[in-house]
Parts: sequence; structure tokens; C-alpha cells
Amino acid sequence: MIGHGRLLFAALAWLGCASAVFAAPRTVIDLKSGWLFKQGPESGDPQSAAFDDSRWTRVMLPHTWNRIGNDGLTRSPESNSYRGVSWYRLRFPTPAAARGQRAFLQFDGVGAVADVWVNGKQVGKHEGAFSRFRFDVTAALNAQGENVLVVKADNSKPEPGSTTAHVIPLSGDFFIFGGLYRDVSLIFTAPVHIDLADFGGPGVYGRTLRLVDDDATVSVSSRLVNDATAKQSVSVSTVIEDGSGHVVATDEKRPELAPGKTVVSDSELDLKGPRLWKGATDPYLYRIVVTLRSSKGDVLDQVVQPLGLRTMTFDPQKGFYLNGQHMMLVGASMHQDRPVKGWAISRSDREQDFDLLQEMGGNAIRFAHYQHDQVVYELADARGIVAWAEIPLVNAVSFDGSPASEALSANAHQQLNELIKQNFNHPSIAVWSVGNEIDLLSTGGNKPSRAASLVRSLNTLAKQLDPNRQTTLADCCEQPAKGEQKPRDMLVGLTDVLGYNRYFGWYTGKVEDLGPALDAAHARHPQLPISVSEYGAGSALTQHSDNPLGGPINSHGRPHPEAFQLRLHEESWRQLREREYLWGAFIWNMFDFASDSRNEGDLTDINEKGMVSYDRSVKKDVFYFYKANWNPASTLHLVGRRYIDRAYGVVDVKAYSNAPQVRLLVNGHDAGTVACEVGICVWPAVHLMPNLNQIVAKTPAGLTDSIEWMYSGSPSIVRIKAGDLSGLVTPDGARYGSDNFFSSGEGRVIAGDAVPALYSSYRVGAFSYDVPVPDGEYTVTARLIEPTETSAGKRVFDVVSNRKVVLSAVDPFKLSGGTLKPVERSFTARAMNGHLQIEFRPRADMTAVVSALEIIRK
Ligand code: GCB
Repeated sequence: MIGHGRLLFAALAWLGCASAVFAAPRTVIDLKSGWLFKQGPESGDPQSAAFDDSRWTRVMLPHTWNRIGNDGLTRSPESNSYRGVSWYRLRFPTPAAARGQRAFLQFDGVGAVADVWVNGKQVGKHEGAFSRFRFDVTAALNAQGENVLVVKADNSKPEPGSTTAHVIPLSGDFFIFGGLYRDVSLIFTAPVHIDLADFGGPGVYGRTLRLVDDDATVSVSSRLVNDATAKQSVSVSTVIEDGSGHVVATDEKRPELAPGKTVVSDSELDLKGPRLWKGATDPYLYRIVVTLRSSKGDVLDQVVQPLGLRTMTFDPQKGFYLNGQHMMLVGASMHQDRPVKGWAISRSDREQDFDLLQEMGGNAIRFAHYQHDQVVYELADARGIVAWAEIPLVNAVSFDGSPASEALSANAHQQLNELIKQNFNHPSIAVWSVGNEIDLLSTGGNKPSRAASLVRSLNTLAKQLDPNRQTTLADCCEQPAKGEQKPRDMLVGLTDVLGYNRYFGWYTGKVEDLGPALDAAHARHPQLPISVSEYGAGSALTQHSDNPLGGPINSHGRPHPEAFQLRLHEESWRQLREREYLWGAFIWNMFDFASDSRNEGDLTDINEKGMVSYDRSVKKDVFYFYKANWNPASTLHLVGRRYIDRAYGVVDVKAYSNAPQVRLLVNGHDAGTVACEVGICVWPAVHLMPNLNQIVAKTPAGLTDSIEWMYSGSPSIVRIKAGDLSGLVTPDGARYGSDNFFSSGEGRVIAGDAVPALYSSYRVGAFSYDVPVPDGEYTVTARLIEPTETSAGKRVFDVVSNRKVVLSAVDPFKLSGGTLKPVERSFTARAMNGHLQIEFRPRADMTAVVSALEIIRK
């Protein structure tokens, strides 16, 4: 048997720039550098060893050819959204010391389908962009000298007839990056070894059978493979070590291994006085160490896996319990991409993501919508974050609403096997999710949905593989499709627990509907533990609104003022926190992420619902709202970080803090101390000075935060763009702020560019404005348009100020001579006690409208 030190040394010497990790007694050689890459299909025979690749580009792993998501309203020329086949080639030597060893190639993740050749022989194909896979390449390696490894990576868009037509996900609001975007390594083992071909899993699976106060029983199943030609008598030692490396339980078995066979060796170990894995308060980890020895006592193989002792239970009325202690799981979902790097991110990128989630106070992560790199599950274990793990069965099981094809079903089963086997030993994982919004397309597209049988069989597989964990799915469509009475194919109830993806106030309804909708769901399924697996809103860091209720949001477009995201989260969390039956609430999303179907807010190809920007440089204001609510460490954050150049001289100042009360100083003057409720502290109607304003907040414990705002307007000129969330500067330089100072009515926009910008939105209904201005006489100009009516007499209203009618029987159609025709009317009004009141009072059963107000002191 070859000494592992020797093998390692030889491998390093041959590989030059490659690095090797010595994890006794296996040898792992990291294949990071020396790769040649060609984007797009290649003519000739690129899989053959002799192929001339001298013109290809040299790349390092991790690597993706795609580049998606940028600031600005159009796609950057540096973007690369190519989806299809690309090629990688690597030359590497066979270490002389590897003779007689088994050799495996390990890929930690290739987007999305990988065909692999070694020395011109195809050694395997793997379908699925997210899971680890290994191929036994022992027979394909040259006995000595150089080998040529070739990988064809294919991230073609799934569509009928495409190479990925049966590979999940068929669809999804995230970009599928192509390439060798995670690590690749070469592993050498003895011929008798722990299984490496078990769906990429570790071959060693630990399960807590019993956990009472001072006693635990753990079973460990190890899969042993005899790739030698003769029968082998071996010993399997199974050891549990505590966090300091002390052995706390051991067992030994002496199985006989027939040649060419895989045998499962089971051990049961008792632990006295176990220390529990308690989430972030004490994420205590044991280690399972399984060592395989020959009859002579030589170490043949060894695998080390994490073990955390904990119970996780779900109660339909009371939510989630960790080790019998109630805990509401709060956190966010995350994807795995960054600007420029795409999916080819590093361990330190992932650590930063965890740092941010934990700073925000999250105790849980939903790893959406697929299996992430091993590193993240390790980080979740080590940091005590409870995890939701899932397979990428997203939006649909077919292109036409029919049931999943056999091939797609097989692929979904394969990816679920991989997810569970590869991550079985991570104590942080609470639930296996079998999919996300699986019937979205069929419900939205009014096609039949036939996902239930696949969901049922995936659920059965998950329960067989891991009886200790609960299954879940993220539901979109329990409600019937448009115009129908019943849901078509009920998925809710097929898994042990559930998550609802609900976007009240963003895609549907009002944010206030969230709680009642959840109560109704809870009433429909009183025995089903439910959570909110997604809720959220987009936010553009350069778009600002003084009142997020001022106009409608265009969820699939622009603008997306940050203030709208704040309100949606404030109101959502108020409702979620009160609902004891919820086992969790996961914000969508922790980070902005790449999605090439999006042109929203101020970005392109980015879904901007994150708490933190795509490049992680900006913690949005909303991040601090959750921090104030979830992180017990003292927090104080003044809101409006990016809205520096203010449209109005009188503003509501807001801070997020977990202090009971906070004091505000504006330009050195005390602006009052207010109590904070649900982390929100508000100082209404604060007067700014012309030019620079210094806003300082202080908690009683001495925490301080400050911002500087500019106000370049004049207190006696106020311009309001009614029905609009972002405001406007006219060509002659007049600045209109977003709709503000109103009560009642509804803001609406006129789509397209049929009308001048100032008239492109309006407030409608019976409504009034109470505008803070210095006392005096003002000329008020109301800019009007008839948005919908097609004849005179359909919309007639009076405008009233200080109980006097200042404009009588206003009929925008009649005044302007048609629909969508601008017209304006002015009147004089007096401000008293710092307020100017203007009421729009419709006649009979009609409504009033106004598009803009210009208020100028006489
Ligand atoms: C969802 C999906 C998620 C999307 C999200 C959104 O329901 O599950 O993948 O990204 O909505 O932002 O629309």
C-alpha cells in the first residue's frame, strides 16, 4: 500500500500548480488551475486527447462564462448571457504512486449538464447544475504520463427538444450559470474503501435515534466497497469525537467484503451527557470518524462527518421547537451569485453572506432554489443557523401542463437523492423541500396542472432516505386559477410541513391581506405546520418616495422606491410576528440576485428584493428594520440613507431601533423623543432648513446615528406629483415631489407615453391635501387630465379650501376637450396654522382627479 505522504508529494510534484489536500488516508488533488476553455460548440473532436486546444483560453476554477446583472437601465456590454455548450480541457499527470489505487473525479457542481471524458473515453454524464458528482476514472487514467480531462458543460435553456428538456429546473426567476463553477478534484483511495458512488454522498450517515436529557443513541451506517479482486476481511471503527477531539463513543465491526460488492455496516453508539446543538447560542458539533482497516491493521480509508445532537419539531398551532424550546425561525432565502463572478463564488463570499444574515438577526436560511455548495451547510452547522434545503423543482413539471415525463421525474429523484445523501449529516438542516411553486406556470397559464404525483413520490423518497426530517414545499398556487372554483391539483398537504410564498402588497392585493390570508390557510389546514417561505418587495437604491402609499407599484417594472420596500416589510412583519402558529418567516431575498427576465427598479437582469445589494456593499434601510427586531444587540439606524436631496422641506424622519425611545436633533435643535414600536421610531413633520441639514438620533444608552440631507427648495413653494411614487423635474427645472400630504383617494398611473410626464399619474376619488407651508396667501395650480371618461359630465367635482369652494364643477373632460388632454386651473388659498388645506370633493356618485399641484406663495 502506498504511503499517503508519498502519494501526495508525487502528485504535487507532477501537477506543478495544482494544490493537494491531505485528508488521511485519502489523497485529494484539487484541480483548480491549468484549464483551457472554449465558449460555444467546437468543431472537430474536442473530447479526444489529441485535439488541438492551443487557441483556447486559460482559466482557473471556479469558472463560469456567464456574466449577468448590472446597474443601469440597459444591459451592460460586458454581460454574457450565452446559454449552450462550452468546453473545458485539462492535462494532468498520473502520479506514479497512484498505481493500484482507485481514482475518482469529483465535481462539486457543473452548470448544468456535464459530459466528461478522460483520455478520449467518456467516463460519465451528470444532469443537474447543483449537486456534487463523482466518476470512477481508475480504468480511464493512463498508467503513467499525462491524462487529458475534457468536460462539456451545457446550460442550454430548457425547452421542448433541448438537451436540458428533462433536467430540473425547467424554469425559474434566476439565471442558470454555465461552467465548472465549483471545485473539481481527483481523489485516490485504496481498492477497499468507503463508498464514493452513493449519489455523491459521504458514504457515512449518522442518525440520532434517541435523545433524552442525559443520553443519546446515534446510529451510523457506513457503505463499504470492495473494488479488489479477492474477498477482504476488514474492521470498521466508528468513533464519535467531541468538539475537542476526545473520543466519547466507539464501536467496531468486522465485516467480510466480497469482491465487487458494497456492504452497509451499521453501528449504534450511546453518548452519556450529550451536549446539544442549540442553534446560534451553542452550535455544538461532534464528529463521526469512520476508519476502515485491513485485517493487518493498515488504514484503508477514513471519512469524517459532522454530528449535531438536536431535536427539531413542528407544531401546527405553536410553530417550531429546537430541543423542545420554542423558536420562530426568521431569516431569508439566498441564491449563490455575485456580480461578475456569477456562481463562481468563494468560501469567503459565503462567509460574508452568513455574517450579513447574522448581523440582521436571522436564525434561519432558506437555500433557494437548489442545492448549494457543501460549504454553506457546513457554515450553517458551525454558526447554528437552521436551514431549509431544497431541490430545483421550480414553477413547472412540464412545458405544457402535462404530468412530468419519466425522464424529468428520474432527474428530480436523482437530484433529491443527491441533496439528501450529500447533506444528510448536517444538523442545521431542518427540512427537505421537494420544490418551489411547482404549479405556478400551469395555474398562471391556465393549463392543467399535473404535479401532484411527482410531488407525492418525491415526498416518499425523502421520507425513506431520511425518516428523521420533515418534508416541505413552497406553495404559490393553492388558490384556484383565474375563473376557476377549485385548485387544479392540490399540492398543499402532500408534504409534512409547508411554506407559503405570498407577495401581498407587491404582486397581489394589499400588504394588510397577508395575515388574514395566512389565518384562512391555517383554518383550512389546522393540522399542517405552515410558514411563510417568501414575502418581499423590490427596491432601487436611487429611487425615492416621500410616501410609499402615493401611487401604485409596478412590480415587474420601474420605479421601485426603497421606501416602498420598507413599508411592505414593516407591515408584513407586524402581521407575521403575531401569528404563533407560523413555524418560520423567510424574507425574499437576503441579496439582490441575477435574473435575466428582470428590468426593474434602476437595474437590469437583477431581482432587487434583497436586504443587501448584489455586490453586498449596501445594507438597505430595510436590513436595519429587521436588525432592530431580530438582533438583540443595540441598534439605531436613521432611515433615508440614500434620499439625500429632499423634495420637501417638511418630512417625517424615521429611525429603526430596539431602544424603547430615541431622541432626534435636527441641526442641533431638539426635535423630540419618541417611543419606538416594532423597531420603528417616527418624528412626523420635521422642518428642514434650506441647504444642509444635520439629523442626529440618540438612544438613552448613548448609541448615535446621523445623516445629512439637502433641501434646496423653498418652504413657500411646494410641488406635488399626484399618484406618483417618485416625483419629477420638469424641463424648466421645477421639481415635483412624489405624492405626499394626501388623505384618501388612490394613486394611479397612465401607462405608456400618451400624455406629458407631469400628467402621467393622478390621484382619484374623494380626497384632500394638507400641505405644510408657512401661513399666507398662495396661488395653487391644479394640473388635471381626464384619464378614462370619454364624455363630459361623467366626472364633476369641486375643489374646496378653508370651507370655501375655490373651483366649482370641475369637469376635466369638458375643460380640456377630451380624454387624456392636459388642462390646468389655478385658485388662491390661504394657509393657516402652518397648513394649506385643499379638498377634492366629487359630485353625486363620481370621483375627482388631480395629476399635479403647484403651490406658490403670493
Ligand atoms: C417567487 C419565486 C422566486 C422569485 C420571487 C420573485 O415566488 O419563488 O423564485 O424570485 O417570487 O421575486 O418574484
